[in-house]
Amino acid sequence: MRVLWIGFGQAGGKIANSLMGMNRRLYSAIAINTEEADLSGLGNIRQKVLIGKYALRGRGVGSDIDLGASIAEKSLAQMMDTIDVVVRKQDPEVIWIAAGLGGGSGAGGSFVLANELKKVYKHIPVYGIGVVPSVSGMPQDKEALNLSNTVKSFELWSHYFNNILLVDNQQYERPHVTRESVEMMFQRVNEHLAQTLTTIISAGEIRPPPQEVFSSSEIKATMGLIGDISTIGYCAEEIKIKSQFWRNGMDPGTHELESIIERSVEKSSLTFPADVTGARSASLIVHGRPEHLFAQSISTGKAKLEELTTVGKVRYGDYPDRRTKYLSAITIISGITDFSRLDQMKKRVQELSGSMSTSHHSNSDNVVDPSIIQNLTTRDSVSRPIV
Ligand SMILES: Nc1nc2c(ncn2[C@@H]2O[C@H](COP(=O)(O)OP(=O)(O)OP(=O)(O)O)[C@@H](O)[C@H]2O)c(=O)[nH]1
Ligand SMILES: [Mg+2]
Repeated sequence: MRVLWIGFGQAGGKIANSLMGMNRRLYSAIAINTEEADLSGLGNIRQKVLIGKYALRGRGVGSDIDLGASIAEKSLAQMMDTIDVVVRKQDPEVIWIAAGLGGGSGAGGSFVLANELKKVYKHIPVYGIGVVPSVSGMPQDKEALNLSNTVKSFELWSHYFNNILLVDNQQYERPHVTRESVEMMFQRVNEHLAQTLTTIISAGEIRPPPQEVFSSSEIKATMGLIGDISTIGYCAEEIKIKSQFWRNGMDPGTHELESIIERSVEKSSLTFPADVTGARSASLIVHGRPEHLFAQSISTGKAKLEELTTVGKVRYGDYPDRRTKYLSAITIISGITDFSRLDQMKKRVQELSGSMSTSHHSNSDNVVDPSIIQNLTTRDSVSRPIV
């Protein structure tokens, strides 16, 4: 599937940059930011758009969503000029905007841009990747700002995208590893996400085609058009390689594969933690050496996923790969109904705004300029199928 990645803000730019490093044939990418310095580090992306240059002098919006949204609104023509050139040249099947929900530029700008993209390219679905921040170790005022931004931008985003994939940095924390810096952890999240998405997106492109091809139309059918929220599960085991007897690893049998498939939807395996029961759709991709892709285990594993998610028919594709050292299952779950993680964040924001009511740092009282929202179309436009 040909994808145009748009990285908005710092987190989004770095994610798009990691993705661009994975497959230059299928991908194109554009980075957008209000902060000049953050654009310069993105070595894999050639198309960069600095917005709000005169108002902000290339120094960013400092976590202010409202300002992020209003700068984006004023910069639509500038962004669309660059996007249009890439769309004409690459003819992407989907446009996917990545951004951190806890910041200002990406969180505030992405939904404004998504709305415009849907109006202009009626036949191209527009998906989001929303990064949920981890706040461990943050001072309280910063925590409050990150969390209130997340809650607010998620609400705003949910009206404008055809689908939002949530990626929670907290899922990738390793409390026992003390030597990893925040930057290194971000990098690990970005690379893991880029790898997982690339496996899904390129599964249908391998030649000769596998038994069960996972095509672009199946990805699009899983994601839908009605603004579903999705999470992706991943579980992998290192396999034993006979010529490398000194390395660890297992010799996978049918039982191991079933277990890998089942564990891919455990809460701890998901990009965003949720109870997957009640989801609207799901797809499974099994990646491994051809001799390990046991049809019987896949069908048992798939049945297990149908039971766990209550999705009637889980879509499926193989990704045979003779050189891989792993056997892995990736499961996309779309239309999740459990948002307890975000509810907890809301509670925490209230708690913090109570305890900080005397300070001036609370950001919870500013709202996006209503005129911006009025100019954008409402959720109805999301539920109308794109033909
Ligand atoms: N996974 C991941 N998360 C990141 C990365 N960089 C930042 N974040 C997270 O994303 C949140 C949003 O931050 P940014 O992306 O820096 O915000 P921005 O869109 O640039 O907005 P402003 O800097 O406020 O203008 C941060 O609080 C972090 O939690 C990254 O490279 N990867
Ligand atoms: Mg920034």
